[in-house]
Amino acid sequence: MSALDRVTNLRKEAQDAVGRADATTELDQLRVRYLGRKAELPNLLRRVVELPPEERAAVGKAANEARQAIAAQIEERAAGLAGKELQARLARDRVDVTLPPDPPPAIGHHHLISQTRREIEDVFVGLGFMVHEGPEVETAYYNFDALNIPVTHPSRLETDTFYVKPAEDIFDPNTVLLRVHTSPMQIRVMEQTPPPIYVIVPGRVYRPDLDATHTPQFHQVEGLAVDTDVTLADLKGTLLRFARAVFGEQREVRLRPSFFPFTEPSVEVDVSCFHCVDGVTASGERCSLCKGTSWLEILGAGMVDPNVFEYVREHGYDPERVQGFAFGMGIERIAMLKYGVPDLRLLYDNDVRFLEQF
Ligand code: 2U9
Repeated sequence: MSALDRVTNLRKEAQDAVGRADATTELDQLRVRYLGRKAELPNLLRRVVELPPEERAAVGKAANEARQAIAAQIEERAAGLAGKELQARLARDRVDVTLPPDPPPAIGHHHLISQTRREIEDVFVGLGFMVHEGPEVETAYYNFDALNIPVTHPSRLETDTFYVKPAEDIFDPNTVLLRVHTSPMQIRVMEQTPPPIYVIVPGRVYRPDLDATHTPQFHQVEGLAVDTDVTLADLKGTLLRFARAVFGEQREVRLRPSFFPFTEPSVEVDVSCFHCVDGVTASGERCSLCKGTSWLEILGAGMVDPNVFEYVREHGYDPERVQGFAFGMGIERIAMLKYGVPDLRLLYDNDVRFLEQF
């Protein structure tokens, strides 16, 4: 066989093989076999000088073209196969990220304060109350003035209220402060919504206190119901429903006279102790929860003072026509009573060994 025929045969053989190859590993082997250092075609090219002079040009040209054609075909085929192989690998290795992890990771839960807040919200939502949240940074007008809190009231002093800017005149209604209760929001709701309204306002409040039962930031839920025929009996019935939902259906509530600037009359509300009978526990000891009194103080409340309605009279709150009841409770206190938490600071240390118990 002439050298030229051999080149032609090699080229055809190589190109047929490359055309049939269906894996990049196979192409690598073909590259070595036909174009590698010991392969026949490159070898033939190197030895063109040994051929008779009249054959050299034609054989050299044909062998060179064959080498380039084979190399180009391998490249082209490799590109196509690499793409296909990547697709196949991606399909094979697909991970279903929606599958649950195994073993399942420990998923957390809401903090006891959030759980308690939601539990309280659920009770009042079930009674037809709407939930409103409002700003924690307030003005003295909404925090004090519009709530009938006199300028002489000690809670306005810098020892009892966080003022945001160095307060030049803490009695200026525009003075900016951290709200000491969520009540400013009830004023804002009344400015926005004509009666009847039934709202609760949960949220953070701030007072400069720190000991076993006080943190400078804590949480309240306050409620406000205003309508044309609301009485203290409605207040008591509402709070009885609340007390039974949170502390058990056997509970009773009692009201004791009290005083708040924004309610008249004002009451402290107790729930019957769920830890004892008549102040004595099942094991015959004096109840540690209610200190043997058989009552637990859970919140303050009262009928909205008509003076408060004067501040929102132009929004539909004529104190001759509407009445309202209001109440306020500390979420931490409710949680501590219900779950027997002995120290308020445990709720804020965020030790998971404590938090995991709820
Ligand atoms: C408006 C009118 C009246 C909200 C009320 C209380 C009584 C009360 C305390 C409970 C423990 C605060 O968290 S605590 O320290 N609150 O005793 N709060 S009546 O009265 C309002 C609110 C808004 C317009």
